[in-house]
Amino acid sequence: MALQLSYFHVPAEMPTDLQPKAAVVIDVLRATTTIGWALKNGAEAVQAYADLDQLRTEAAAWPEASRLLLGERGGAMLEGFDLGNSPVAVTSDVVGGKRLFMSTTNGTRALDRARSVPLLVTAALPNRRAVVEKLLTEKPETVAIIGSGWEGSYSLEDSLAAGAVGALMLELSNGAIDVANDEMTAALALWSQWKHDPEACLRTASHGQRLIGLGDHDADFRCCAAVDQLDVVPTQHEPGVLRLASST
Ligand code: 3SL
Repeated sequence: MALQLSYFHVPAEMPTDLQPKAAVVIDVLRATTTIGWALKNGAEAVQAYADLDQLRTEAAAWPEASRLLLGERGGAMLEGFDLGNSPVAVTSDVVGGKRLFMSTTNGTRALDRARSVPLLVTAALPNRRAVVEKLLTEKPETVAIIGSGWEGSYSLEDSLAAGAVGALMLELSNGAIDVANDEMTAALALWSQWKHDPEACLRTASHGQRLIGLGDHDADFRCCAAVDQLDVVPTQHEPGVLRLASST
């Protein structure tokens, strides 16, 4: 049977009775781009939280020398945290060997909502090919791509990346994929429209405009728009904890 591929703009749109075998959470600007680069650069794990009090309590129980607190609200770094949510800040000298306790406005909330799915991975434009190769190797019957959106609403850049993932899956699978909802069809059309200049799409998006309004994020935009540059698949190993899995 062909793999059923659906896309949901925000976690709340996923029907409660769907129970996919695999979920791909996307927050292009910027949480899942940052998670991918942090793990590539040697972070021991990323532990994702929707709730800041829970994050602070659990981080406090971790050895201070091997933890970092990372996160934002509304794009701005949280008080008392070590890092914001920039994918270019999670360099190997900063995150190597560290557990990252992370909370962001939308991305880590989306991860929290999907934590019961048996195979849970994160995708962004840089690790799109690695994620697709893993899905085609694992062959789950149903895959839900879940956008993080912005505070419950649609976001353009997550749909762009959902279309990028879907387009490569269709290309590499020899017709063994069924596009299972209209949202996925629309995401494929969006990718087709912007695939030659994804950075322009990211800058056009309302959250792109929000980041531009907060200051110079040129390096972040370049990093988040760099398609297929990152060979890692952040994968949930225990609830809320993401580590590396190879793409094959
Ligand atoms: O919404 C989120 O989870 C963040 O990625 C937003 S930001 O790009 O860090 O502002």
